[in-house]
Amino acid sequence: MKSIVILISGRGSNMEAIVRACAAEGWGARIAAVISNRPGAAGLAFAAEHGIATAVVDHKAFAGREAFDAELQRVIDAYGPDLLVLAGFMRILTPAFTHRYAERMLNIHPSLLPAFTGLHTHARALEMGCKFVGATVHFVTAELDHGAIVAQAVVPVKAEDDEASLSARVLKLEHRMYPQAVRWFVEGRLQLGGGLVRQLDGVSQSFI
Ligand code: NHR
Ligand code: GAR
Repeated sequence: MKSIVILISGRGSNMEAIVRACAAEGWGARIAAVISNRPGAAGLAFAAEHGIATAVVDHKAFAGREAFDAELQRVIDAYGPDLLVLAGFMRILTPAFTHRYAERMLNIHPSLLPAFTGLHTHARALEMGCKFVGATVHFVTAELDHGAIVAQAVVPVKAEDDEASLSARVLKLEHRMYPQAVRWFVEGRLQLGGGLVRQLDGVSQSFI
């Protein structure tokens, strides 16, 4: 049985989609813990209601990123995860941390990388007049939003869209794509090489 630890900062709807898919599809994996850097994160209640261990490591209680990441690592490692999943986790991680979980840490970013790394991606895409936007699942490296791409989802932008309508359209696809990508990882169906990720069954890594 593979062990998965999920990091969140807020709502946790992607975490919820992963928890539900893992149970419904009977993955050979369990969600060992859900950890938040924000004490009030809504996703913590969902996890607890589903019998999943929860923890809070509040970044505000630490003097710097190194100290926060060290404590986060200590709490994570108690669950011996095979995979660490960032699901709406909002703190930039130090190189020591990303190195420790290299090739076994995934993130979902709400843009078609390499476009719009960082924050406020939908607002920036609307400002640029983009006609398509999307989301990307990638391995996490020290360089923000630059790790190897596992899967991407694309959605059209409508003339009347605002940040809320656009992020809702993208989120629907995130909820399909992220559980699938996590399942591929836990079942050993992803191969990393030369900075690229291959799905070993030849299944499409694009979602529309
Ligand atoms: N850390 C590393 N090293 N590499 C990545 O690819 C990471 C990462 C940490 C988080 C998620 C990410 C995203 O998908 C992620 C990828 C937070 C920020 C940010 O600027 C940027 C990107 C992402 C998450 N955070 C502010 C900070 O100072 C705080 C913002 C807040 O608390 O609301 O850490 O977009
Ligand atoms: C998702 O859209 C995710 O792609 C994005 O935040 C939302 C989290 O929603 N992630 C980031 O912006 C990471 N910086 P959720 O908490 O309901 O999963």
